[in-house]
Amino acid sequence: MANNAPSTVAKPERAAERKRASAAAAARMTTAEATVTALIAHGIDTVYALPGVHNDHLFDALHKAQDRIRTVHTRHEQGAAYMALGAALATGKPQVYAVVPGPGLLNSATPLLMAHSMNAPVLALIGQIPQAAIGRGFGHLHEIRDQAGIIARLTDFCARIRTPANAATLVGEAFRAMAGGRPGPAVLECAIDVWGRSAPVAPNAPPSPLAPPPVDEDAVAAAGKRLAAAQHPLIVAGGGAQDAALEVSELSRMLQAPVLAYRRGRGVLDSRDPLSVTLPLGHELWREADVVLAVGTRLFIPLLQWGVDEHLSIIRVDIDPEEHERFARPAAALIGDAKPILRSLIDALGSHARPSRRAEMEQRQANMRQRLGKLAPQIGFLDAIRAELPEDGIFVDEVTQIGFAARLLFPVYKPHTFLSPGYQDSLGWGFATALGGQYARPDVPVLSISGDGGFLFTSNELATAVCHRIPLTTIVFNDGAFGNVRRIQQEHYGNRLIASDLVNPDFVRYAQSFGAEAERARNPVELRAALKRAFKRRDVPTVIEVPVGPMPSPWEFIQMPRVRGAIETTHGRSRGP
Ligand SMILES: Cc1ncc(C[n+]2csc(CCOP(=O)(O)OP(=O)(O)O)c2C)c(N)n1
Ligand SMILES: [Mg+2]
Repeated sequence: MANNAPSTVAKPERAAERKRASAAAAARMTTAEATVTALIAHGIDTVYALPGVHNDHLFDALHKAQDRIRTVHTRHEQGAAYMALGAALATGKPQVYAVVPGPGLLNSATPLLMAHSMNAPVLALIGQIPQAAIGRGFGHLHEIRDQAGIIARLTDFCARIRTPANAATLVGEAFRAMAGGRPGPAVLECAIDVWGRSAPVAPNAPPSPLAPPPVDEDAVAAAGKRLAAAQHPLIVAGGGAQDAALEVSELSRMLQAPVLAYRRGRGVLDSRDPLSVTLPLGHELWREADVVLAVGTRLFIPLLQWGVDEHLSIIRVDIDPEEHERFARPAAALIGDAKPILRSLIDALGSHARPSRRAEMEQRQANMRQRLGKLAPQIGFLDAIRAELPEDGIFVDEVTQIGFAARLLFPVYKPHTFLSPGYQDSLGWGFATALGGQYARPDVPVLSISGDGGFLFTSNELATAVCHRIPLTTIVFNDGAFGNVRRIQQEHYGNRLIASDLVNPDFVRYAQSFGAEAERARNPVELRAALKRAFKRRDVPTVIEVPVGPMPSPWEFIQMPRVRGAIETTHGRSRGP
């Protein structure tokens, strides 16, 4: 319209005209409706949630917008937040959960903590007591002292919505915060008496995402020279490399550099490539390396456990400027998004090529497989899983014997298909997280593995799985114990067993009582057949119980000795393992 305005119209008149037009376009909305409208504008199609009086207006707004946004209600706030986390990890896109204040927030605190430590874009909508009463200690329903202060310890972004117009702006800011720089969770609070207030809200286009930081081409060129001159280059890939898998693979091929990945970095380089290694072979290669390219990883294990010396130079790629020097100063710090930085690095290396290391690496992989053969019971089950889980199927790891082994030797073929809990390693995260992953990715099978200990942390969400027809497949490896704890007590504490034996339900009947499909598989062959059946079901969850005995310890392959000189960290000299 403005383009057609006669050029003779004076500026103030045009401004008044625009104001009138936008007032006419502004619809009267409640704060809750404005929030839901803004979520939809940011591409959100699901809210994982558990209701309560503080958020009644929000749920009413969700009801009115049902054709554009789905509400998946869970049986515990922990489940809602884990589902949002799983959906974020499985899709790489922001996800939302909504809960009441105080107990609701605290019940969701562990997944929120994990979203922070895993850089996952999870937006939490948390209720609040009446606006005017906040901070006054009256003892309102669900009141908690300094809720915003508690949240500020868990996430980098927290704001309180105060008006309908403010809702759209703050939703926009929260999405920017989740995506900009190091990704992570964000929280929006809203008071019980603010959700329902209404006012005209002008349509608000989502703010454009922050421009990625520019690539420092000089630093990249210098890093390229260093890598080109390296005799024994090694790439270490972390969770921050998942979206740069193509570039990591290309660099690995050019440099014939092995790619070490553990947990969050698995799948960046296809496990079928002999240059793709996990911890134990990575430990050998770290000892030999002269230049390491670390992409989106804290390098926690190599730097703190394996050590560095003056013969090793480290080039770090990380979007978080603080990460580069946390443990020790690297030879080069490339700050920014891994994908464009690695693309520039590939360009800087030009036609660099090296003789193939295929034969050498195949031999080393074969030797390592022989050593890892000690974990035969775990390998048998993992082989059965790999044989049935399609290439793009998603494996959700847990803090259990099969999980520890999977981190070391489960073949992962594609990025974002191995979801592992990161440094929190919070027992019981798996089932509800996988449920969210499966809900958000109905196009691929998602497999959750749990021990009998971890499964009961969130197995109540079987009700959610049945209610929302989520076809997740779950394997429960039942050894009647917190097996990891029990083995440590046996091996290191003179077999003085305490608090590690478990009394379990019959997991098959338990799952069936929720309306899930369930069966028992006693060995890898039976497991394979059960998985084949499970992956065919697309509207009901399946639980497969696998009774197991004690399993051999994986720890010699995870906690390995120092292989390079003592390291000066920014926090003083680190201790040996
Ligand atoms: C939140 C949390 N609490 C406690 C632990 C400590 N922990 C690590 S493994 C484990 C036992 C796991 O038992 P189970 O799930 O049955 O797996 P298993 O070792 O028997 O295979 C415990 C209690 C943890 N990692 N996270
Ligand atoms: Mg167990």
